[in-house]
Amino acid sequence: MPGMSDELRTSRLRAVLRLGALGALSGLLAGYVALAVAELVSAGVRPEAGPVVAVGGAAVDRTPASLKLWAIRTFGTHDKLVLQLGILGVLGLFALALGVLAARHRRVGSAGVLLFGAVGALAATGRPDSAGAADALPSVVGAAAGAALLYGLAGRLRPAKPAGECPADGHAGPRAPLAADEQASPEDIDVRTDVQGKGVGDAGWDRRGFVIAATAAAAAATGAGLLGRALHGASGERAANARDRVTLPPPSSPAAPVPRGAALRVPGISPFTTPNADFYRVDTALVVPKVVVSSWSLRIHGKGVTRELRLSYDDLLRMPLVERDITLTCVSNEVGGPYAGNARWIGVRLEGLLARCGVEPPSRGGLADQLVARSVDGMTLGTPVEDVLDGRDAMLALGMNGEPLPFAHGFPVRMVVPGLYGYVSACKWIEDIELTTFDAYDTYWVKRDWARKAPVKTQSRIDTPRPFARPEPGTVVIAGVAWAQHRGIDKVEVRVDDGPWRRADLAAEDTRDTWRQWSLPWTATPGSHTLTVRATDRTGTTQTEERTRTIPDGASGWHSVLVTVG
Ligand SMILES: Nc1nc2c(c(=O)[nH]1)N[C@H]1C(S)=C(S)[C@@H](COP(=O)(O)O)O[C@H]1N2
Ligand SMILES: [Mo]
Repeated sequence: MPGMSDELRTSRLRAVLRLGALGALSGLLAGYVALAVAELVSAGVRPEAGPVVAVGGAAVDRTPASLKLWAIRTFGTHDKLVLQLGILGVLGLFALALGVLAARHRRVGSAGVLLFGAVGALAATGRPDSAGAADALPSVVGAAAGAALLYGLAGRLRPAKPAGECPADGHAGPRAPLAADEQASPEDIDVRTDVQGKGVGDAGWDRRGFVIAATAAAAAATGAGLLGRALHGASGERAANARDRVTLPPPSSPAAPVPRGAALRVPGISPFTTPNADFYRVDTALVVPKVVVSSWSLRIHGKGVTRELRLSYDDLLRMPLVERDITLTCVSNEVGGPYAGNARWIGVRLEGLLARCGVEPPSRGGLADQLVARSVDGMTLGTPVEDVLDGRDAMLALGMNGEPLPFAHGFPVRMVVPGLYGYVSACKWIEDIELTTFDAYDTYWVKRDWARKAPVKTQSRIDTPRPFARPEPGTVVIAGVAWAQHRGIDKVEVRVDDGPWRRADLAAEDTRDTWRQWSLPWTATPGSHTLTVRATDRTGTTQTEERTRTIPDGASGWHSVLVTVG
């Protein structure tokens, strides 16, 4: 500006910067308060209703399959953490921007915070598992608190009213709202500074009021957030205690012991039975559902059901239990990927339960060809009724490797169906089974372009040597696992570079529903070598070399590993 003194220019610049920086700080603080209050309120509603979880869940629901696969590939099972950190990061940036905006236009800035609350509320109430309007509360109350704080803080940043209408010192006590509000400009500040002749930079804003309000808000929010955390923890603990009190009765149909010889003693090979702690986890739940078992029940109803059932956990415990080894695999598993595991499940066979309800398979004239399982978190999975009733050990599993299901794997009850990918069979935290048709209803993943029906594809994986390993020349044991659930593995072959296929030694078979270990000693010669594996299932079909993507019905292709000997 012409005619402005250097001193004035500097003071104006300083005022602008101060306004920006304090605005940004106010915005961040408002965001923090909003989230902390939401955390506390969600403890009274349910953890899934918190804004970050809700927006994250909504994002997961709407993410295109390709991006989801990329996230799974890139972050593996950390994908959920990365997503939530990403949301927090974006929220932080917006809070900062809204704060800067609020410093000039405090109504607009505060309204912006409310808008974010609305987004959170929409996300929470729009999720498939939404418990209704109450789910909006955490976002709404949190945003209201954040907006009010931002409004108040921004008010402390602006100049007081012209002299005479405000405390003479300009930065003490509560101030009346400004009449010609909403436009605090550096000009105002400068004018005021000039008029009052106060020290540059200090005048024109209620420093003391700001510091007090900001500190009090930060402290209160931290208290609210911690209390919210504690309450969430307490409800999780209640569920955990209830789980601890569960004793699974011995199965009336126990599994035969795993044959000696089913587990090879080769370092680096996947253990035959996957310990629960190492079992892969794939689901859309940002917060693992912690079901309190006493308030849980499972309903079976729908087309062709002549007698509806509602079962409590104790009802299931009183039924005859079977124990079976079944290998579970995920359709999102890339060739050679980690999303496969084998466990010893204890549960109630579905066949008997469905028979009690009068359900017949389509091949015997049954009306329903799809069993839709719904979980407490709103997930839906669709399984062919024919498969469930064809004699295989499709079950409602209660136990996994000798203990009640871990929460992450579906406590209290999940489905397991040998031979089908998890997304069309293995519903965790199940609470509803509806008999319907494939024509009438598309489940969660089917709506997202995955196949309606997805039997597991025959696959084999080299566990050792690892990719890019550098073994010494001499004997190297190549080993891994192969699976073709419910068909069984009959042959595994290994090829070094472009050499002939050689039959690997197969470990003893447990059942045709489990994977099978294999190994082959190889005399390694110096240089780089590509090791490739392929399996043949009991129908005589060798897995195809043709590589396909995981979507829509599972990856195909041969796994190979590059190693450098020497
Ligand atoms: N409720 C619920 N059940 C679910 C899923 C889910 O997202 N939500 N994912 C399915 C998928 S894709 C797989 S592969 C298996 C994985 O089970 P796990 O996490 O116990 O290994 O669970 C299935 N059951
Ligand atoms: Mo899956």
